[in-house]
Amino acid sequence: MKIFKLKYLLQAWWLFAIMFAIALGPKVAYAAEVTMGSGGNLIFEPNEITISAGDTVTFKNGELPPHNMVVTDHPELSHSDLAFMGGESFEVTFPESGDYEFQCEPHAGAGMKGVIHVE
Ligand SMILES: [Cu+2]
Repeated sequence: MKIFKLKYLLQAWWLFAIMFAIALGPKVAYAAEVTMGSGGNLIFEPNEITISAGDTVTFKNGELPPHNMVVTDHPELSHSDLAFMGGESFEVTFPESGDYEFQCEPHAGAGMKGVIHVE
């Protein structure tokens, strides 16, 4: 009975260690995730975020694709290729501080815009 309990405890410890490693690992690089087309609306969700210089933002397709993400005056930060598939995602790293306004080209007229503050 005692051996059985010890085995259980070790398994629980390993599970905790693995979960801890998973939780800590990706957080270093990926600061935020923005959903493109959320809740059946042509919006970025969230449409305003604050990150640190060097952080990476993941843009993930939600609903009503296709979407893209074009940063005003910053073609090097833009992802003009349209994402057509549900759940499709791309990542953009912002190396320098500043305020970056961005929009989805097909849906900018509908107000699909946002801003990223890089500190
Ligand atoms: Cu869009």
